[in-house]
Amino acid sequence: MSSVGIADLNQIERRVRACDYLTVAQLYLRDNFLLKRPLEFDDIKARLLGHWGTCHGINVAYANLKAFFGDDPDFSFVLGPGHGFPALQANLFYDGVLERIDARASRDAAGLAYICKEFSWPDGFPSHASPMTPTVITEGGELGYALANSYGVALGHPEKTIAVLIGDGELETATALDSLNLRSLLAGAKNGRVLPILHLNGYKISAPSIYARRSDRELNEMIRGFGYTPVIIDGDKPETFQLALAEPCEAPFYILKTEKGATGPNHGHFAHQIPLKRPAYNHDELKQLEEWLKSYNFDELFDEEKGFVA
Ligand SMILES: Cc1ncc(C[n+]2csc(CCOP(=O)(O)OP(=O)(O)O)c2C)c(N)n1
Repeated sequence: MSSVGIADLNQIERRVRACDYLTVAQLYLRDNFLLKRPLEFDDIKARLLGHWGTCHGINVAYANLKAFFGDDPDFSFVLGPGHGFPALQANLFYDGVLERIDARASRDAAGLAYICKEFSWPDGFPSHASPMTPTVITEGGELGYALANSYGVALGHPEKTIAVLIGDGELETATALDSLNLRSLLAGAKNGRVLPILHLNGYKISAPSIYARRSDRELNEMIRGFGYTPVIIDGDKPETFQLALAEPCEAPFYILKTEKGATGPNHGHFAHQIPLKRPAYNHDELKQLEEWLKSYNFDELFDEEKGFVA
């Protein structure tokens, strides 16, 4: 516990909250991005297209990895579930990475409006990660290649560390599952370190993932069979994430447990895509969306004049 400061944990919690808000705002809003007035039907995109379910977990993983590895140029993050693009975009915006290649994505109210309005919008940003996203080289949307790509990045680069987030549904693909064998081929002093993180949020699209139906013991034994050391992380507890990263471990395989759609509405209903389908037409849903957005207290984290508050 001593190695993780309270200030760091607060910073992680604030970052996750900010990126969750930015994610929801991208999915739904075409105006009134800072909730300066009550939400109206016209503030909502008429056609909602994107994936919420995986996003909170991505924000948790990103915030924790960023807190641990900082801006180390030899560290890379690979995202398997490219359908969680609004979360990736939120983090790239938050860090100013997006602004470096697109001045319209300035880290202020105008930039925030730009990324939200243009998400999943004609001629704007796509709904999935794509090569127009800085740092992304492959189209997101086809699951299965993240782990193999990560070993590819590590190949011949002992200085590199690659953390790769793999969906629990994604690990059911033959490609991802067989890529676990790459560890035994590529472990060694000549290559970098790959840190797989299984995002065990329990569900694929509308059904549980196979791994979610396994006990911790069964899952751990499977992971051990591929030569990794399983390390379970509770996604609600940044201190367990930080301690897991700090713990010396030969070939860690992190299992990040979150609840699919966590922090969203309809608690207990594990939305894969859009949890509130008709807030542009239905008053109850509009109210629920407003409450959802307000639950992040984004005004504590972002000032209209000064931008993100440290
Ligand atoms: C190869 C492939 N098969 C099927 C799909 C369709 N698909 C999109 S998202 C998804 C579920 C992914 O589940 P998981 O990896 O657990 O991600 P999460 O639950 O975090 O969204 C599927 C099957 C796909 N994108 N790629």
